[in-house]
Amino acid sequence: MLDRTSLEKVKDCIERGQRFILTTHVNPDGDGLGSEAALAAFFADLGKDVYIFNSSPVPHNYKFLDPDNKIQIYESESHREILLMADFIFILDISDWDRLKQVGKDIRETKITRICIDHHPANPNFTELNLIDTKACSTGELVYDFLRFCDAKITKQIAEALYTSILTDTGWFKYSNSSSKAFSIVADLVKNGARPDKIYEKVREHESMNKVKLFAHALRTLRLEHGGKIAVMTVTKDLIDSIGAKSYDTEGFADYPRRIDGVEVTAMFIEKEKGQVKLSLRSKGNYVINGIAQQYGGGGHQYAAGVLLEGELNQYVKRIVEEISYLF
Ligand SMILES: [Mn+2]
Repeated sequence: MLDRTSLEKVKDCIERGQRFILTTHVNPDGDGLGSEAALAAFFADLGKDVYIFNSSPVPHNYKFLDPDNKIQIYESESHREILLMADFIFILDISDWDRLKQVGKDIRETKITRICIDHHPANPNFTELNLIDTKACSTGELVYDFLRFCDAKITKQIAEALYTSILTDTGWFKYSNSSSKAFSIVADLVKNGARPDKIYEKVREHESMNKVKLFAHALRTLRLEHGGKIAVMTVTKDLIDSIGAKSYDTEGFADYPRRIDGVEVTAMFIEKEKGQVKLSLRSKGNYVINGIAQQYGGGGHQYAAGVLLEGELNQYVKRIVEEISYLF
């Protein structure tokens, strides 16, 4: 639960401020982007100025969240001045400077009050003001609570954005964070204009052919370890390039092996660049895996975590599988 004092303080910032900056983590997902879109719509409805600066492009299945192309890829040279003129900066779905890249560096140096809204178990005192609750299913849930606290009108645009947040972070309501609260919020969002069929179609049924091809290749690398309890998949940079796909096209791949009978944990290795490997860990809910990610400098939730590893892909696979096997 968010405490009333923090909610009051953030509400007060919104009343006092005119220019707001929003940002989220690198390789943004439906939750980060949905939270940005909902807050941006709320600010626009209040007649405030809002800029959204991210480190990575919006994946094409989430473009509907940004119909006016407000989300910009941050570059210090062109955007730093705008950043410095902001009254308040919102950091969404992340409490880790590293995963904010350059925009994070520039934000860190400013004296502008920063507000973090997040549900990751990372850093409860990340910024000056924090709306952090690790029990929330998504950042979208916290944005919803905040908007309700402000008596904001939940417009169709806001409802669609927050529905996307909750939908994607609960894995289409199949993860253990699919709480009764999540369902009561989405009931309200549907009442206010979010269409589950339309949003599913936009998020899930507009994937590029390259993504599907990449997935087919990734599946060929799928293998089981430790008596079938651990599933491993690998995607190399060469493969991504040879198909003409983008590294964000791997979003959601790590979830797939969950459906295999007996699999408890999935380890997905994606070579982002030569010498840089993204490890995504997924657990069906019987084993906590974020400790492994933390050990290598990453983080995340109990059952869905990740880390960016420096070095060659092959050097890590055996080691990580071994680390996971200690959990059983
Ligand atoms: Mn999230």
